[in-house]
Amino acid sequence: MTTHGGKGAIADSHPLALGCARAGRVYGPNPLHEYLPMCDVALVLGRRLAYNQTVGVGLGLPPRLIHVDIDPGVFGKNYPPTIAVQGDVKTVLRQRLEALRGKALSKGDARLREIAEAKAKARAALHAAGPNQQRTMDALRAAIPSEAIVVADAAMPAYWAAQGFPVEQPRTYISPYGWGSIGFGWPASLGARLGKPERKVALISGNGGFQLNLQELGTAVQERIPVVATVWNDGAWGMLKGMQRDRYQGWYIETELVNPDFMKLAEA
Ligand SMILES: Cc1ncc(C[n+]2csc(CCOP(=O)(O)OP(=O)(O)O)c2C)c(N)n1
Ligand SMILES: [Mg+2]
Repeated sequence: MTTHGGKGAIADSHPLALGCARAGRVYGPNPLHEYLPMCDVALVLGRRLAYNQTVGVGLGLPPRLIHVDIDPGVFGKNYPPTIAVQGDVKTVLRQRLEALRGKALSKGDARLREIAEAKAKARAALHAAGPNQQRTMDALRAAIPSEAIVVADAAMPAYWAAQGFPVEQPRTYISPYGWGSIGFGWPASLGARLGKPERKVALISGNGGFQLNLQELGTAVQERIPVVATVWNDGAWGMLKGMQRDRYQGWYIETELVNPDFMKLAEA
């Protein structure tokens, strides 16, 4: 499993890849979380196990935890590790690979079947929870080549993409993981295209987040940076409106947004 920020570290289509572990109080549970407590051991690589993505959303881990991170400050914050390894993940994994070389390791068909089943179940749950969202994600994935770079702003569609948009290649999915700043997406897309001019770049942004850096449309034209922006317009600060719906009985304050005419803006 990857985090939202780690998407692409392993191809989602790999038979040993379960998908993204992201879940949240606003956008719902992640069916893949049911799989984790059934495992014998979790090997956590370079992940802080931060509160709002783990204990905060009821993530259960297997009874044994091996936690590898370069920052010893993350160990035991939310889950006591059975073994803590301080080190760079790349080095630690290379050492492990060396230690395992020549050892007879079972490929375990049963495990592969289990993973395929858990993935199919999670996919069905996504389609049931948001048929429209998931259909749109599928259409986007079909249209965007796997080597293209997708930038996801911190909006509801981007959080949907965490689970619903499979990624096949490393460094082809960028999200403002951690602080989750809205407005990051559009300028980051332009930067991605400048950094990798041979790659196509597409943005997934909300209507609110896009307006935080709308002026960079001028930069894109001036510097001739071709990036496709998809702006998901729900006429709201949707994530916050969702919180007001779920936690404050629909007491909506300042979460509805009047937008510019995005189509006319694109034409201009
Ligand atoms: C810089 C910054 N300001 C405020 C927030 C809090 N915030 C999180 S999601 C959100 C709403 C985003 O609205 P929009 O871009 O339209 O996406 P939607 O949630 O509607 O899909 C806000 C204001 C934030 N994450 N970052
Ligand atoms: Mg919105």
